[in-house]
Amino acid sequence: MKLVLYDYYRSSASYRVRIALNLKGLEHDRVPVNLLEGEQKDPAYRERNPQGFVPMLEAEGERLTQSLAIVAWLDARFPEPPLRPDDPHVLALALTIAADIHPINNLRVLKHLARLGIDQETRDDWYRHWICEGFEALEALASPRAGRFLFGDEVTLADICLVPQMYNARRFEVDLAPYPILVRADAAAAALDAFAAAHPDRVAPDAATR
Ligand SMILES: N[C@@H](CCC(=O)N[C@@H](CS)C(=O)NCC(=O)O)C(=O)O
Repeated sequence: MKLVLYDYYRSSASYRVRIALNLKGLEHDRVPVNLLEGEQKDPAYRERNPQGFVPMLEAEGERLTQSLAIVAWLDARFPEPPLRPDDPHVLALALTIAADIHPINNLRVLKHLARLGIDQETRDDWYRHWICEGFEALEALASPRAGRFLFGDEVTLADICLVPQMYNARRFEVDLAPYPILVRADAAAAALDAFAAAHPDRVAPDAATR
């Protein structure tokens, strides 16, 4: 089956789907959409995905959008290893990141803050604030069921969302010491080949020449 992923190397929603594809052992082609150059707004791309976001996955004649929906589809179509998107606890952890932290720190939100005259330092403060508030909640939510990973001892959708968000947190120099469960799960997941191969540094356009 041919799978084509439209993505951007630093997009954390795309990073989630790259991890899921790797965990399922699925070969796929990647089509880069350069968000900084505004390629997501090109009419040709909008025709494919009217929302103008990455990721988008073309599979079996379908165009799938929204990273969590894509991971849920992959999990239903390729059940091993199970990523448990239908477990309410796993989904709650994933949504704490994907619905409550990530959208308000998205590129288009940061660009709009800049248009409103908000300076870089304040925008960075905004970014860190929402990560810290979200991580504090996530640490507490994960605590009763965390094991080696965020939910138990097997990788789930929750870790697929966590690792890209931790990458963003480090880029913005967030102090991660208050979140030991998140740090432990991130380290365990990041050590797996499927996660490592999806890392932005590994898939950056110039990665091969580094
Ligand atoms: N809820 C969507 C969010 C997708 C999303 O926010 N993608 C970002 C990159 S991480 C994007 O394409 N942004 C384009 C823009 O801000 O103009 C998902 O999970 O797929």
